Amino acid sequence: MLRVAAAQLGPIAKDEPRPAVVSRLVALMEEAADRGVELVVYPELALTTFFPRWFTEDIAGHDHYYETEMPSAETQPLFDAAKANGIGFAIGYAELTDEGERFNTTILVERDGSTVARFRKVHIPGHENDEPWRPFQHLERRYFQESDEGFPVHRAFDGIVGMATCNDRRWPETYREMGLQGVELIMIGYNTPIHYAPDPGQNALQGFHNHLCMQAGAYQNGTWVVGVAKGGTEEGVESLAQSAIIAPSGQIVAQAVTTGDELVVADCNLDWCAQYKETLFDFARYRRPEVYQRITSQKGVIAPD
Ligand code: CDV
Repeated sequence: MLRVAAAQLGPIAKDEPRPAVVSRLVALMEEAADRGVELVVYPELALTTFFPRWFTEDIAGHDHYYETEMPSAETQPLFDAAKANGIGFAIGYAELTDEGERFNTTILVERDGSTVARFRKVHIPGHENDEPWRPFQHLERRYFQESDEGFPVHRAFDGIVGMATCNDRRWPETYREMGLQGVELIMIGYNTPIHYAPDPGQNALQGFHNHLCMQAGAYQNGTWVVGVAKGGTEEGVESLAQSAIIAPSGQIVAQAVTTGDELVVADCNLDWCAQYKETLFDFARYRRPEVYQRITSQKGVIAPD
């Protein structure tokens, strides 16, 4: 049994200093310790405001939102608090590499303080160029590149665990890639504005779509899913909260009730995964990869003549 917490965050202001944000993260970590949690999952871009909502002509104009090392002097207190309490954690942040590459990254740190894994977001949504017609922009495709590293899983926390980031959760391939490696717990941080400028008709469905895709991914792959929001109204943009911990049955076992900083805790029995992995979703017995060829050989839709 693994006691897991989704450490939902409320808004992070544009001018909120890193140490103030880290203090909020540490406060959630301390609460997790009090509640016997072993693994804390923080959201996507958990150290800063969601800066891709603003256009800068020079991409370097947003460099101060990126981390060039992890831990840094400013983030070290989080690592210290985790190690002191014997708690592991996953946290999302903007990564700027020595080679000048920019990724939307999440790292996983074990209970002994060792960094176990790094995941870089695969599906980068939004747009590359200035689109001032939008009430706010979603320039992730300007500020992050797509990762080619895919969806590895890791033996950690006495199970098999993996990560994905925000938009990745909407794609069934994300879960199946990890499902085929026996994943038992998937950690997903997200920043999801309620207003979707390309089709505002979807606004009212944001909460439904969020849970729909994560619950389906959990059930169809017999895995726990921990979905963690940065919610609330950040710099005038309202974002979805509704962080949730989902069982391999697809059922939500714990859910946030606020749109701010909140710890959502559940006991995740990783052995439950076998009930689905060895029955309805016994991949080795029932999958038919020979008739799924389009999934990896074709990108867009090719309709019949
Ligand atoms: N941060 C994200 O990836 N947000 C997207 C929005 C743009 C749709 C999401 O899938 O929630």
